[in-house]
Amino acid sequence: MGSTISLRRIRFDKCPLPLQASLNPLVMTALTDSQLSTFQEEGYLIVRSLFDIEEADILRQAAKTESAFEEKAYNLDDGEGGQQRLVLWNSAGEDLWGAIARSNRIVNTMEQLFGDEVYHYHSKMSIKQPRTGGAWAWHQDYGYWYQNGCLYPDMGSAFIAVDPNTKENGCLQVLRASHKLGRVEHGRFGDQTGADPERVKEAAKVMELVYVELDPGDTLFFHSNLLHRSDQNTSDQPRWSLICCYNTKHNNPYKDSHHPSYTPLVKLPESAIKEMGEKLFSNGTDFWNPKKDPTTGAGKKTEA
Ligand SMILES: O=C(O)CCC(=O)C(=O)O
Repeated sequence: MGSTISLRRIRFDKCPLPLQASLNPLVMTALTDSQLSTFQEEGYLIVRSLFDIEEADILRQAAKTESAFEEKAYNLDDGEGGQQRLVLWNSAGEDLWGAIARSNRIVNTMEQLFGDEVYHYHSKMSIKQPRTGGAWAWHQDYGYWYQNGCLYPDMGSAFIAVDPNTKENGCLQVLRASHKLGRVEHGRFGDQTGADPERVKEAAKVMELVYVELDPGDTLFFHSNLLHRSDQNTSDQPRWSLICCYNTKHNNPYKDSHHPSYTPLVKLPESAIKEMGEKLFSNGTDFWNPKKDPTTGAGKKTEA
């Protein structure tokens, strides 16, 4: 049975000033014990309005005017007539996208959730256009990241709603607490690429299916072993989501891959997003080219 959940907001802006001032940004503790244990128990945490209305507007307008999201997008065929569009880049640079990926509010939260310094692993814009937007099969991100030489699943993503993400336009679905399964086998099963469908079917009998409906600016933090998927977008509304992914310092990959090894991340204060305004990608951003990606087939849906 599906449900939509809502957890208490983290109010960074309501944090008393003396407390903010006394905290080193690297060790800032903004999550409550209950939020931390929610993440540990359920594998995810939803923070409503992590980005305020003005920031969410900046994000949405920038996303829709950023030419790279047109020019650099790859169409991933879902095998059921839909097309998922994905733009992926490794660097968190001096632009709006970098300001979001390096924002204290995301990075400090990740560091608290994973108990270590984190670095930017990559970011991506997941685009589901109205009526044609494709589905994603059940998978764990660590199902793929494992192949990049990361020993531990101590990795996670911040999934930020650019448009409203609803059941109708194909919001993310998760199996609550499925991160506790550990890494499930991933590969090609019949016509599907993703997590072993037999395991997923059994997991779905004992774990709750949650539709993660989000308003613009709401953010879902989730563990790399959390099983997730999404439906096609059969509605008239677009469903764009920005996903910033992080690895922990202690999990520095033992071999090179198409995503970076540990590179210290320079965090930015909360004001940076508004200051950066609609500063779009700088020249030289390293967009993902699936044709040059050794761990995935060109354009096949094997990348997360
Ligand atoms: O955007 C979605 O619905 C899912 C995206 C996803 O799972 C991924 O990029 O790994």
